[in-house]
Amino acid sequence: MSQAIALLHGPNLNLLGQREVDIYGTTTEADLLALVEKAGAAHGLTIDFFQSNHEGELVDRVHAARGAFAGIVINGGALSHYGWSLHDALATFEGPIIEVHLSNTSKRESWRHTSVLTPVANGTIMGLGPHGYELAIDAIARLLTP
Ligand code: CA2
Repeated sequence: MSQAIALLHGPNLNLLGQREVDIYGTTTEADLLALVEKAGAAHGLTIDFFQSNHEGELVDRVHAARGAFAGIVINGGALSHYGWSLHDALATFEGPIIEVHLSNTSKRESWRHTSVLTPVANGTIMGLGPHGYELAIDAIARLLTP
């Protein structure tokens, strides 16, 4: 039976491919979703995508994911650096969580160096652009394998 994975995107990621292409590249969010769906299909995983510019909506989505999704892949955008309510919501999720960042946040401004989501994720992938999302799906599939 196929399992479903929640792919969550935080603030401003809806603008991917349209602005700041020097940092985030030309891949749009729709391109990214197609890539992730393909990576998921290879493991028999379906993808449920949700993007919001509002922390509370992401918190609600994580609550809804409990018992409904086998795992979560999340790029929290800038909320990664200060979104403690998102941290607390993710801490209640029982399945594997992989955090992804397109850019290598450690090479950027100091306020991006810490992610408050990292302690509640099984692992974090950063700096590999869209490929990081494919690796995240592979990691979730591995973590779900008994
Ligand atoms: O590298 C990443 O994936 C980030 O999570 C992206 C976030 C940023 O705040 C994190 O520090 C690192 C921001 C995404 C904003 O994306 C934009 C894309 C195009 C135009 C403007 C913003």
